Amino acid sequence: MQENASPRYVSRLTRNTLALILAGGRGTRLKHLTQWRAKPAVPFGGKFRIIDFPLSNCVNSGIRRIGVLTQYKAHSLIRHIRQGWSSLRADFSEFVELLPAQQRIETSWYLGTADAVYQSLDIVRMHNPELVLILAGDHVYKMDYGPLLAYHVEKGADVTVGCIEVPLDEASAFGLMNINEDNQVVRFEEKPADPTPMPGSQTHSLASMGIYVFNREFMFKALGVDARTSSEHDFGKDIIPSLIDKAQVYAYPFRDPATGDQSYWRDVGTVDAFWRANLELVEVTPELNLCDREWPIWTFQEQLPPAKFVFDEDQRRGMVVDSMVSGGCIVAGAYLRRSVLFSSVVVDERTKVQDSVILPEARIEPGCRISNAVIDKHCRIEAGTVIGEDPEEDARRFHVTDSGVVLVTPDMLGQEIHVV
Ligand code: ADQ
Ligand code: ADP
Repeated sequence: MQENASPRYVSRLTRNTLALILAGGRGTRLKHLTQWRAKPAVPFGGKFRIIDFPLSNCVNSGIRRIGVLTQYKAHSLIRHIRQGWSSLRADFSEFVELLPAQQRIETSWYLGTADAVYQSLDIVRMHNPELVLILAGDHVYKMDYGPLLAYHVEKGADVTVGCIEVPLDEASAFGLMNINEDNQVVRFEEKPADPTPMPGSQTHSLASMGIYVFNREFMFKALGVDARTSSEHDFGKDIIPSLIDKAQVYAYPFRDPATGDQSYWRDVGTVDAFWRANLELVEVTPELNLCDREWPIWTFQEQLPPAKFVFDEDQRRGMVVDSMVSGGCIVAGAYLRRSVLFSSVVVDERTKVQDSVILPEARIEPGCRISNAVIDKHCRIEAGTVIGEDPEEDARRFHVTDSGVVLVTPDMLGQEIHVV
C-alpha cells in the first residue's frame, strides 16, 4: 500500500482521471441569492465564487481534465469559467470544458445529477480516462483528491464515496451511510427524515459529501442502465443506494492526514450557512486559510485598484477592524467591523456595517446602519437605511432567516441591474 501511495503512482492516477463538476443545481435554500445565478456561481470569501474551490482542488491535485456540467441559470457561471479558467486549455490534455445541458442524447434537460453525467457519457468516452471523479460544484473545502483516487484503487472499489461526519441535527440534509470495519458501505439512505447516529457515536452521522470516484467501465454500466430507468435520475437518491448490494462501494473519510481530524468542509447551501462561513474568514486564524501558498484558490481576478480607506477628519470617523476588504473598495468615513466586502463595494460616510457580507459592486450610502446582513451584488442601499435591528421591519422588505440574518437583493429594493 505504501508503495502504491508513492507520489508518482498518485500523479499517474490524477493524470488519468476526468473530473466532472456538477454545477447545474438551483440551490433553492439560498433564496434570492440563487434567483438569477446557479449556486456554484455564488460569490464567496471576498473574491471567489463557490465553484473555484472544487476547480482549484482539481488543479492543485494534478487533475487537469475537468468538465463542468451546467444547466440552471448558468450565465454568470459560464462567464466566470470562461474568464477565469479557460487559460488552462493549453492543449487538449489540459482543459476546463463547459458541458451545458443541450439535449444531445435525450430531449429533456438534465433530470438530476446522474442524468447529467449520463447525458455526457459520449464525452467521457472520448476523453477515455481510467477514473471519473464526480464532484459537487457547491461546497467550500480544500482537498487533495490524489489520496482519494489511490484509496479507491487500493480498495479495488467500483465506486468510492467521500464522506464526513455531520452533527445528528443536520444529518437529514445528507445522504447517510453505514460502513463495515473495512470502510465498505453496507447501507446508504438519501436524506432520511429520522437520521440515526453512526456506530460508536451519539452525536454524529456519517454523510456523503456528494463526491464519487467511478471506474470508467463500471460507470458506463451503472449509468447506462440505471440512469434512465430510475425515478429521480440522481446519484444520492437512486444510483448509489442501488449499487450497495451489487458492487464494491467504499467510503473515504475526509480527514487531515497529519492530525486525523475532520477537515474543513462547508455546504454553504442556506443563507445562514453562507453568512456564517464568510464571517468565519475574518477570525484571527480561520479554519479555512485562504493565504495558504501550498493550496492556492484560483479565480477570475478583475483588474482593480487597491482598496481605499478614507478618514473623515471633521467628524473624526473612519475605522475598519476584523474585516476582509477586496480590491476596488472605498470605505470613506465609515465604521466596519467583522464584515467581508467583496470587490468594488463602496461604503459611505457615517455608515456602520457590522457582521455583514457585502457582495461585489454594492453601494452603501451615507448614514446607514447594517448588521447581520448579506447584501447582494449591485445593491444600492439608500442613505439612512437601517437593516438588521428590527426583524419585523426587515421582513416587510427583505428575506430574514430563522436565526435573524437579513438577505437583501436588488429585486427586493426594486432596483434594476445595469452592468457597465
Ligand atoms: P444535494 O446537495 O441535495 O445532495 P443536489 O441538489 O442533487 O444534491 O446537488 C448536488 C450537486 O449537483 C450540486 O453541485 C448541484 O449544483 C448539482 N446538480 C444538481 N442537479 C443538477 C443537474 N440537473 N445538472 C447538473 N448538475 C446538477 C448531494 C447528495 C447527498 C450528499 C450531499 C452533500 O445527493 O447524498 O450528502 O450532496 O452535500
Ligand atoms: P453574478 O452576480 O452572478 O456575477 P450578474 O452580475 O450578471 O451575475 O447579476 C446577478 C445579480 O443581478 C443578482 O444580484 C441578481 O439579483 C441580479 N439579476 C441578474 N439578472 C437579473 C434579471 N434578469 N432581473 C433582475 N435581476 C437580475
